[in-house]
Formats: sequence, C-alpha cells, structure tokens
Amino acid sequence: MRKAKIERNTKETKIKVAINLDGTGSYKIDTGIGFFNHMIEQLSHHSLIDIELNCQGDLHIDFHHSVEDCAIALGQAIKEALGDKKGITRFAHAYIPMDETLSRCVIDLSGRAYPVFNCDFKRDKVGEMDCELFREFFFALAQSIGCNLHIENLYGINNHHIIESCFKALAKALKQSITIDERQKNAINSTKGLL
Ligand SMILES: [Mn+2]
Repeated sequence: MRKAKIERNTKETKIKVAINLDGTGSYKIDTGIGFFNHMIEQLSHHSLIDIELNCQGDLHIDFHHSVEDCAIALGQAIKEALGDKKGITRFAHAYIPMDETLSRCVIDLSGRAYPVFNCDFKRDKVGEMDCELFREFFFALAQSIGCNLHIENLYGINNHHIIESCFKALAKALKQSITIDERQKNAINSTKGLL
C-alpha cells in the first residue's frame, strides 16, 4: 500500500494529513472552511485516494495560510506515498463537465514542478472563499508534488460549478496518473530511468 502521514506545524497553521493512494476514496476532512472541505472531499472521492486532513489555521486573519499550507502538506504526502514512482502511468488527463461548465486537468508526474491554472471566475467569492485562493492551492500542490499540473476551465457560468469541475478533473487525472501500469509495473516510466 502506498501511504504517507505528514505533520506540518508553523505559527500560521497546524496540519495533519494521512493518505492512501490505493484507497477507496474515504475521507475525513476538517480545514475549518466549508467550501474547501467540500473540494478536498471531491478530490478524495473521485481519485479513490483516502484522505484524512485536519488543519487548524489562523482563519481570523483570512483563509490564505490554511489553503496554501493544506496544499503543501497534501502534496508532500502524495510525493512521499509515490516513493520512487515505479510502475506509475505518469501522464493523464480528464475533462469534467458540470452542467453548463467544462474543465480539464492534465498531469505529468515528472518530478518537475510546473503549474498552469487558467480560470476566469465570474465573481470574487464562492461560499466564504476568495476565488483567488484556488490558484494558490493548485500552484502549491504542483510545487509540492513536483509535477506538471495544467488546469483549465474551458467555459462555464456558475462559480461553484467552475471550481468543483476543476477539482473533479484533478481527481480523475490524478487517479489515472498514479495507477500502476501492469505491463511496466517494475519499471520507472521514463527513458531517463528516473522520475
Ligand atoms: Mn458542490
């Protein structure tokens, strides 16, 4: 089983995260931010990665530290659980519609961090969250995992649909990219021999 546990404590946030890449999509998420919980739950459910995430952050300031630090810790856990990445599919993409909205995520678990997030929100907030925080989340996650992560909203109207479809696309692409390819399960999926 590919699992990892991370504890990350700063003066801004105290985070505990435990994941199982080969899980069933069970989750226990408490970040103190309702809509953010909803998104991480989507990520777990649709990637089949079990995620336990608890964050006690300085929400009295704003949500920025908590969102960014959750991404860092989650990314560290994913990176650690992947280990030497032997046998992984590596490249994956997913398109997810949500009513009037369509979003896409493309991943390469290359070991190189390169985030791209193209998304125009129609309003500044969704739930209590500032929409600008999602860029922070995806950038920190890509940096922390060490992956090319390209997330794009192709079109859409409703903010909740736009960002939820991005998280679901991330989940489905991540699920595929971490899946062990039986035909090369003992090999590193790179002509370089390293990921
Ligand atoms: Mn929703």
